[in-house]
Amino acid sequence: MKLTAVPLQDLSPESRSSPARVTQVIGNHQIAAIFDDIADLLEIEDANPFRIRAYRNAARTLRASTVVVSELIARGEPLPKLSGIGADLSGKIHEIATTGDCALHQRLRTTLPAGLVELLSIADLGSKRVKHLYHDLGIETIEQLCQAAKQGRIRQLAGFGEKMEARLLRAAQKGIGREHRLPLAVVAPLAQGLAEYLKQLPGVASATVAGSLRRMRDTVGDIDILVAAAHSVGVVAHLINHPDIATVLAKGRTRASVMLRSGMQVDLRVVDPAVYGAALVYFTGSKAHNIAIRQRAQKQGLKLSEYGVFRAKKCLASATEDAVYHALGLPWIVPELREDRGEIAAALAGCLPTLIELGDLKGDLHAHTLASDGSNSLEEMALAAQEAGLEYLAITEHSRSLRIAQGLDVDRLLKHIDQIDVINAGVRGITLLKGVEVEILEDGSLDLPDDILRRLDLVVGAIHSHFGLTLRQQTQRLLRAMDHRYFTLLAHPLCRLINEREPLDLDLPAIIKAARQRNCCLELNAQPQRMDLFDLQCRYAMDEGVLICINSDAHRTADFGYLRYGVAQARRAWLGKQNVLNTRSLKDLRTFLSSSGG
Ligand code: DGT
Ligand code: CA
Ligand code: CA
Repeated sequence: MKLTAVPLQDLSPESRSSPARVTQVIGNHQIAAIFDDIADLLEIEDANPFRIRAYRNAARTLRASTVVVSELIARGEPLPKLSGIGADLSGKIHEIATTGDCALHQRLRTTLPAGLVELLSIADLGSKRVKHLYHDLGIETIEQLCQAAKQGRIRQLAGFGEKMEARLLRAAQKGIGREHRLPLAVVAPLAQGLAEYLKQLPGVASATVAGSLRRMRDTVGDIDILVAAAHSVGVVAHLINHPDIATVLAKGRTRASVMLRSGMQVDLRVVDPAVYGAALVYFTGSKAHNIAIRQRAQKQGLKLSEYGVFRAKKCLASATEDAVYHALGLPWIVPELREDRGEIAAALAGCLPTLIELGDLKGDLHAHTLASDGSNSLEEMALAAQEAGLEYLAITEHSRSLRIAQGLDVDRLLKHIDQIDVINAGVRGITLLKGVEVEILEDGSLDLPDDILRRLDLVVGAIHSHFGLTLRQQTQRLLRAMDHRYFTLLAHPLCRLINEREPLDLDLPAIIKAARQRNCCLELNAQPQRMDLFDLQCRYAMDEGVLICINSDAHRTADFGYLRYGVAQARRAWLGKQNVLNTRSLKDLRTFLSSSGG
């Protein structure tokens, strides 16, 4: 029921008029999300219920389908027969797969008041309720919703009531002033592309992505790019000429702010190569880190600015970051640590951690194939994992209760295990482990019987339902699941989806303590919308002696590329290789699994 962000890809008129061009492969779930948006908006428009249902059914079919429709379209192959998807919806799928959106969706988004889209993002407000608020009370924005709730007008609508009114008011107040941030993995390739583009301009010495992107924060508010060039004028013009730029918000000789077609802002700063280091420290941030190192400079009788480190008027350092930190009596600090979370004290004491690197990962313990809701076969996933430099990969399909993802029952899981043996016998250089992503049911019991779980190498447990339990209930549910003797790893513990679902209400310290006592691991799930656990929580878990496992939760071969973002988040959590389970060799991993799995 939640609206998706406008897809981040080329929506220029040129690309829309050449339907054969697929700018990037769009997953079924992205097309499904647009169909769900369309259904929501049609509902608000009071369209024919059959038409609305057709879009909802099509979204469900797409999510459950094992073929990636946009890949077929890219190859010019016909779509297979999908239940409930006739000629009209097929046409829409083609349109979305080739252009990133469809005219109907855009028409609905532009003809209905823009605020309704935001209203739909409020918890408890589905399209039916938004329709009533809009038609019966004329509510179009979050502000109007707050006002009506305060005046007690919402409780008078059929099906709302006093409790709902209070809940809506709380949710709406949270929604006001909310920042628009996108997942790191969505923005990083765009930003990198822009930096490469700027580097091509003659006279540009370097172009670097700075800000939260360089610190690899899980979400990004805007893109900051720093360019070193002796002559700044051409750089701003070159950026403005880039085809992805929709509007120029501000421009000067050495700076510009522009809006990309995707709705993301870019701040460009051009500096002289002589002050590049100081500017890079400043624009990398974080603001809190900048303030802390500036205070340190002041204590030493120095002044730190984006132009360098100064004693009176004399510049001591400015050309490189290394020189700037050294002038302050500090070693260079990696961007991921620059959050004023103790990194300066650690640097002064000479005890900055040796952080995990992507190359330290030896395996991935969470992945899906065509057998549940993945898009590739066992063999394809095995080869892709090997290609990504891994030595082992745990196949962890969903279990039977998660029907939307074609969860496996006992028979299918047993057959799948046999298939894994076949692949292991045939493919060299990578070992597939037998696992499952078993549903943690509402009462904390697991979705499959013990005698099946016992046969597996590892049991990954996860929640995909009943997100709204109270803190106490939710915590008890997880503790009970972790009590299970075969339980190995808690997947995406907080179940948040960036811009879509808030993290669970949980007593995380209790979960972390239980994980230590039971020798369970906690996952750092690297799917772009998840990035779960968060950095500070991983750090807390590490401090409490709990191992973290960085997993891609791959649903397709390309998803192993997300591991680098998981590793980045682990670095932000100060984790070293020793704190991460899947840096261990297969032999050492097996030792751990046999000790933790009962
Ligand atoms: P974001 O864009 O919200 O994801 O986060 P950032 O960290 O990229 O923030 P942004 O784009 O507003 O600013 C980029 C960097 O510029 C920031 O990390 C540190 C620096 N900066 C911005 N404003 C200030 C400020 O008021 N004081 C100091 N010391 N530094 C600032
Ligand atoms: Ca930024
Ligand atoms: Ca900025």
